[in-house]
Amino acid sequence: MTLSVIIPAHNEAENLRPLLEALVREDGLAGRLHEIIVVDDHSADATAAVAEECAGQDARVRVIRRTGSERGMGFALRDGMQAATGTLIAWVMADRSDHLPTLAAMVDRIEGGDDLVFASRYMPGGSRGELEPLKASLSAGYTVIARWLFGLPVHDITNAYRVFRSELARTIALTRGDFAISPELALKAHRSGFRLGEVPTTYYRRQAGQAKFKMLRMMAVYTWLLRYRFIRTGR
Ligand SMILES: Nc1nc2c(ncn2[C@@H]2O[C@H](COP(=O)(O)OP(=O)(O)OP(=O)(O)O)[C@@H](O)[C@H]2O)c(=O)[nH]1
Ligand SMILES: [Mg+2]
Repeated sequence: MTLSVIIPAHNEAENLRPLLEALVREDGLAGRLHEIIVVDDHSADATAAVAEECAGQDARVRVIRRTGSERGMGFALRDGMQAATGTLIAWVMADRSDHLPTLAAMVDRIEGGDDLVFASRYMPGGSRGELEPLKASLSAGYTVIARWLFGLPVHDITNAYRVFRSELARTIALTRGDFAISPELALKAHRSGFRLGEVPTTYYRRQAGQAKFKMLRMMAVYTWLLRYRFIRTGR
C-alpha cells in the first residue's frame, strides 16, 4: 500500500518545514510514504514559498496552489484527493497538532481490513491532550450524538486526522468546503457500508500561527449534517 498525505495549509509558513521534516523521518511509515501534497490556499505569508522550497528538496513533496474566490480546508482536501496517486490517503493538519506516530498505526489498521481509520482523542487510550476543554467537550459530545443516531462504531469524527482507502474518495460525493468535511466523510462512509476503525491519539496545541476555526458557526454546520440520518443526499 502507498500513502498520499494531504496537508491543507493557510498561513502556516512557520509550521510547514518542521512538519514535513518530521513526516519524512517518521520511522513507522518506512517505505509506505508515497507523496505529500501541500494544498496552499491564498496564504498571505510565505507558506507557498516554503512548500515549493521543500518540494525542490524532496521529490515526494508536491504543492497545489489554490486560486479563485473560495477558500477552505474542505476545498483544499478535495483538491488534494483529486491529485493523489497513492492507494491510501491521509489528512494531516499543517499546524503540527497531530501526533505523527499515529499515522503508521492507522495504516496498519487499514492493512488489517478497515476502510477508514480515525485518529481518536476520545476512545479509551486516546487523549484530548492540549485541546481546550470546551472545544473537546463539544466535539466529543457531537460524536456521541452521531453514534446514537447512526450506530457509528467510532468515538471521534470531528478530528480531520485520518487515513482511508483512496477508493472512498472516488465513491463518496463530498460537498463541504469547510471544516465540516471531517464529519461529512465519516457519516457518508458509514452510511455507504465502508468499515470504520480508530486508533488512539493525542492532540497538540497549534505550534505557531492563528486558528481559523469558528466554533459556534461550525457546531451549527456539524449539527445540520446529522440530517443525513433521515435523508439521502449524494452517497
Ligand atoms: N488550504 C486551506 N487550509 C486551511 C484553511 N483553513 C484552515 N486550513 C488548514 O486546516 C488546518 C486546521 O485549521 P486550524 O486553523 O488549525 O483549525 P483548528 O485546529 O480548529 O484551530 P486551532 O485551535 O488553531 O488548531 C490547518 O492545517 C490550517 O492551515 C483554508 O482556507 N485553506
Ligand atoms: Mg489546528
